[in-house]
Amino acid sequence: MEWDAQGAPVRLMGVLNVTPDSFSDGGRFVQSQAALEHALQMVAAGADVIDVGGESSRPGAAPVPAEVELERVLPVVEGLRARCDVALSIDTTKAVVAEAALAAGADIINDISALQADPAMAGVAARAGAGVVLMHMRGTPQTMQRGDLSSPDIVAEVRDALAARLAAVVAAGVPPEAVCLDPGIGFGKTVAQNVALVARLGALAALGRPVLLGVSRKSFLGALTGRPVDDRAWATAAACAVGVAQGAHLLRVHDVAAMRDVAAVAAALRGAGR
Ligand code: PMM
Repeated sequence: MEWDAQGAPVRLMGVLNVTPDSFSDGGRFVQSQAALEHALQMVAAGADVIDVGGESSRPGAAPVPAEVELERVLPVVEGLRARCDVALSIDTTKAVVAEAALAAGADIINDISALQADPAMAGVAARAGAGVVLMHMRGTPQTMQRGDLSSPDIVAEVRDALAARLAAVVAAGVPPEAVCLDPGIGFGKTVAQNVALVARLGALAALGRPVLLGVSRKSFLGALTGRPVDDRAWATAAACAVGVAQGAHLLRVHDVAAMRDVAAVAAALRGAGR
């Protein structure tokens, strides 16, 4: 099925980091009860998807064992599933975590390695009939901001890498209709490359699948504005608006209420400008 990016509504994915070391939540939502309450607030504010993550992907963050990740995310997925019917994604690179979260009621696997970190992940997605987010990353969270980040054309590089991952997961049994693509803003990219990827996001929409954009509070916005992570709402809004104008279908954000208005206005302007 061809994806009509121009005619599609813009959806919001609310970020729920259940980690003590997430760069933007600072461990405030480690306890499942607090995490649940925060998620329900995001649902009330208009989130279409809640993205539950138990392992920080901050540059240089230490990997977390599967048991710890499961202890963090499972009570939250179970609790949310029992309380509301919002779509739930599990932000993980581990097949065992994804499988347990899907069994507990999650609908989507959001994998920052594009299903490459764990060879069992594509099979889990295919068997469960789950939605899949394929995100582009260079290296791993431990290595991604090190070494030579130069690229002759970052947009073409990301587009071609995502096209290859899309073909690979489809060959592994995931239906193309289940897949959403994400340029991976901040994952092994320079400030200028992140800017180029948002400004030319339409090149990814041309791959025929919905595009997810995650710019919320990210460090390139800090580099552009000089603002700390908890003071980047306006910068996030600007980047989200341009992303929507470029065809983004899903915005991964922390401030759901504010970005809902940004998405609604940017989508209306995009539609009227066709
Ligand atoms: N960013 C983070 C974590 N997971 N998943 C997708 N698909 N896209 C992203 O841009 C993304 C992600 C890191 O940001 P956070 O620490 O604020 O959650």
